[in-house]
Amino acid sequence: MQETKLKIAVQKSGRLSEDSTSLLKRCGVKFNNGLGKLKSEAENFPIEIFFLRDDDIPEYVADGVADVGIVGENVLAEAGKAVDSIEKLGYGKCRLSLAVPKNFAYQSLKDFDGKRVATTYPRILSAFFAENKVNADIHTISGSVEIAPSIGLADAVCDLVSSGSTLFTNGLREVETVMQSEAVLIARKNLPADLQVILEKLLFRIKSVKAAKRNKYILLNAPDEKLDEIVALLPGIKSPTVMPLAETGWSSVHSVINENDLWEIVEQLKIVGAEGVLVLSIDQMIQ
Ligand code: PRT
Ligand code: ZN
Repeated sequence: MQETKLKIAVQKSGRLSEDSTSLLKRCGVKFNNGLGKLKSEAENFPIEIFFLRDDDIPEYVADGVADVGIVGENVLAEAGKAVDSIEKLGYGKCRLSLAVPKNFAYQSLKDFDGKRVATTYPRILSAFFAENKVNADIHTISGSVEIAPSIGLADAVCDLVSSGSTLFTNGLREVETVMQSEAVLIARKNLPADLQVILEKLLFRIKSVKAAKRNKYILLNAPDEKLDEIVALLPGIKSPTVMPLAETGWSSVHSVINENDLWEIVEQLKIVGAEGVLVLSIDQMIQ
């Protein structure tokens, strides 16, 4: 009998491709994603990976051609397909924003009344305008939205932004955020129980990789008389590990800390007397 496999759709080439394949690899899934491949079977985990255009992923998942997929929340919302959002993945972060030419004296959303707004996201934008009672004229175009105002095609744009430099170089100013977005794991509705089991396993690994990314492993040497103060600064999963060093009067302290608190804590540790501080990345954090 053929082994049951979970079919997962990821972007073939684009902004989410590398992060999506490296996430699967960090989850211990071995596969070949060589150039031009459309499909790949993992060697050591019951999944089959499809490499697709991101815009097609919500529909493939909704139709059951793929069981799960990784796609930007922006693409998911625009597609309007009935699928389940399972887990935000923390990469591919951007926002869908409204932007106007620099000389547009913008004050509020009401300024879009009667204006032509170019976008590749008509569904999301019309819902946003309806919610905010704005009567604008949405022009759906398929790409290069940022040049629409300069060629007289529109008065404003609604487009994805990350650094903002594309808007800036095109003489546009971001004025409203329509939605925040990041890559998300989606699944088709009513996933059969045997595939649900595989999805749960994959999800457990994804969560471990995400937790590991947020945390750092820290090791340091502490003079014994300062141990209490140093241990108090370090949270750890339960509590820090403390081991005596060969040199009497000193201990080695190990702990896991949140990346956001790293520098703050390291500075305090140094003040209290910690030496030889090492900070390491964590591959997986199983909780
Ligand atoms: O070929 P395929 O259809 O699969 O890919 P695509 O060309 O439609 O999508 P792609 O690869 O460009 O983006 C895939 C997903 O990445 C998007 O759907 C978003 O979820 C996410 N993402 C994150 C972004 C950006 N950041 C981003 N900056 N998608 C597009 N951009 C654009 C932005 O619109 C601007 O034109 O990149 C340009 C540079 O952005 P700035 O603000 O840094 O200048
Ligand atoms: Zn696309």
